[in-house]
Amino acid sequence: MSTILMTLILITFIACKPRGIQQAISADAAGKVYVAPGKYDEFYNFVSGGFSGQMSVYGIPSGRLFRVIPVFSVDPEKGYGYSEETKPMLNTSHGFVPWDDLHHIALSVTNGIHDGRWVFGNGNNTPRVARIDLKTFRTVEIIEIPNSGGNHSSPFITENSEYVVAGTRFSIPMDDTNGDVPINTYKQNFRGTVSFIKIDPASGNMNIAFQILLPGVNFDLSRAGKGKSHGWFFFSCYNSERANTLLEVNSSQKDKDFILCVNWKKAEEYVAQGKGKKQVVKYAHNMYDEKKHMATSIMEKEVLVLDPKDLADMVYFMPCPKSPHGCDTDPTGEFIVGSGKLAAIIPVFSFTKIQKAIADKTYDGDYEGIPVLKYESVLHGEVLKPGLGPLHTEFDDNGNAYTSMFVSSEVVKWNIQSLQVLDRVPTYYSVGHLSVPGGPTKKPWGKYMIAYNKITKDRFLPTGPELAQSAQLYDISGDKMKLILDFPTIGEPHYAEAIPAELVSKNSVKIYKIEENQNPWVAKGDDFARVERKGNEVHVYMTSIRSHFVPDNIEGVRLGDVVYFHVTNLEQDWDVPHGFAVKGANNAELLIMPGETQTLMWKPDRVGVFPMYCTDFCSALHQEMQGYIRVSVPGSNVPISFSTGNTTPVQ
Ligand code: K7E
Ligand code: CUA
Repeated sequence: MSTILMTLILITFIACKPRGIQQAISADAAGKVYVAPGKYDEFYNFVSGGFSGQMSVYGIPSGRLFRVIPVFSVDPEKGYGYSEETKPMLNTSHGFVPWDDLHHIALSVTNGIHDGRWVFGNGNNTPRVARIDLKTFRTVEIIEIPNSGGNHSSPFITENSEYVVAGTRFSIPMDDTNGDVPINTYKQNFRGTVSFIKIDPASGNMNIAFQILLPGVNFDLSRAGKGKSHGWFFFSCYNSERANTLLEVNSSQKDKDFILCVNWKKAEEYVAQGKGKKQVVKYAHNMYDEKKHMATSIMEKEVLVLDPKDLADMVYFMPCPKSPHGCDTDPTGEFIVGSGKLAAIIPVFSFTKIQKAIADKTYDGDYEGIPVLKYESVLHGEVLKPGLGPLHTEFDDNGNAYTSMFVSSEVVKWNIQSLQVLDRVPTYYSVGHLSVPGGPTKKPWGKYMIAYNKITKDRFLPTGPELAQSAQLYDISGDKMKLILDFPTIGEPHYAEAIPAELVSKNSVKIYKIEENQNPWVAKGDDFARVERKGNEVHVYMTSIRSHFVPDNIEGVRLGDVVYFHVTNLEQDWDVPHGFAVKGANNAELLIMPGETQTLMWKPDRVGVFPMYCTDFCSALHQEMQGYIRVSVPGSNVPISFSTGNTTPVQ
């Protein structure tokens, strides 16, 4: 066993046991997180679900779970990815991909301040970016990213939500080349890209404006400039060694990797001048229509690629010690914090100095043709002895920074100007991202800091081999950070963002108006309920209202038919969804919101009578909300018939 491996094992072990298991809980902790029955939380907290592919919504400070929003993974609870209307949301150039790995959250901003309109999430596996509408808490758009091997450095956002970005974690042969190359030709054939996805200011719709072609490094995290650095974007990257095997060792050879500085305003100028090359690619663009209650997927065929080799003054590399992970900009936009996960210091870069170094051409050579700025010339200073394994930094509204230390399992508070460490608290255990409400914006709302931990061990009651990952809430209103709550999370919460509740709650949709329903299969009242045969397809146009379906007795289906239940929920009251399920369907339930239509596809596999019922307890007579569908032999002459309340005996 190599010494490096030994060291890593040792580190991992130490990581689980911070010095002394101090359980320093202040006496007033309970009062600070207690939200009395009937009272609301102060913040919505949007938490990534990691390998669950979803996003979850918690209240802060209570830590209560309010909702799991399905994004990149199918969700049987809500029928997402199972109903005919939502299946297209998960379409990609690889076909239907019903899972992903959602790492990061970005809330939309105006003038660098949260505006409560949308929240974005990234798919790290099959590269995608999703947009969720905060009026409905639903995923309304997913765009795939071409020329990308894994979308980790995403979906970070610019000051006025002009763009969200997507930087590839894995460099790969570009999509329009013959990708059938030996893996050890990495240095010749593999390239990295960062993509700028334009957001329409009114509708929020996304489009890939341009990609920048870069050397084959691994892009990790990124943040937009803001204030004085508005117009710039910063991406951390590791593996400047460009290794293609055993990265654990081979990508940690160099003393420094890089932060890529992108002048995106310059890139916009080049685009306006018609520069760059249109490349033939293939990527899915999926949109949910809130009037049709239906998603459509189209395949896009082209992307604009800007090559810095031909286009000067657009990108620069800034040396950053030892495999940087986090890359965060402070609320003023002057300071950029790099976090080398194997470094013993935290470097803080100055935007003013970066501009001067560029103007004076204070370069330390180039990396693959891209100028490398001299480390000392762009450095504001280094935070000394912060702890072990710095990962991510968030900011408060008093000029302080909070950095997570994965290896030493702690959060370190330090002053951005003086670089002095002010306080440190243990986390339980091995903290990844931190989140201060508004922490990545120009206006941190402050007050709380939440640590998202990778290892839970002894914090909760045992639940077999796997424990829920944990979040820990700290009060940061005073000089010293105080731990006030632990709460379990869904999947692996990499990153989260919290926003004052009022900015979101005031816009929340309560129902969909039935008269505005444009679903092609809607039945806007019981009079429109019917069953129609089209060849071997049987379409059931069904309505649901407390507490029956119309129709609830259906006959005339034959084995070999495909049955589509188009169920319209006629309710116009808040919080009255109806569910729908049928026995033996190789599918999930439908959960249909008031005024909405959703479709369940069912291929009966045998002859018989099949019960169907409402799955969501909707009224005192919910249990009576049921019906039957009869399936006859192929070629049977039982005619299509349907009814509700028909008690006449039939032959
Ligand atoms: Cu988990 Cu942002 Cu994917 Cu760090 S990343 S922890
Ligand atoms: Cu409708 Cu239960």
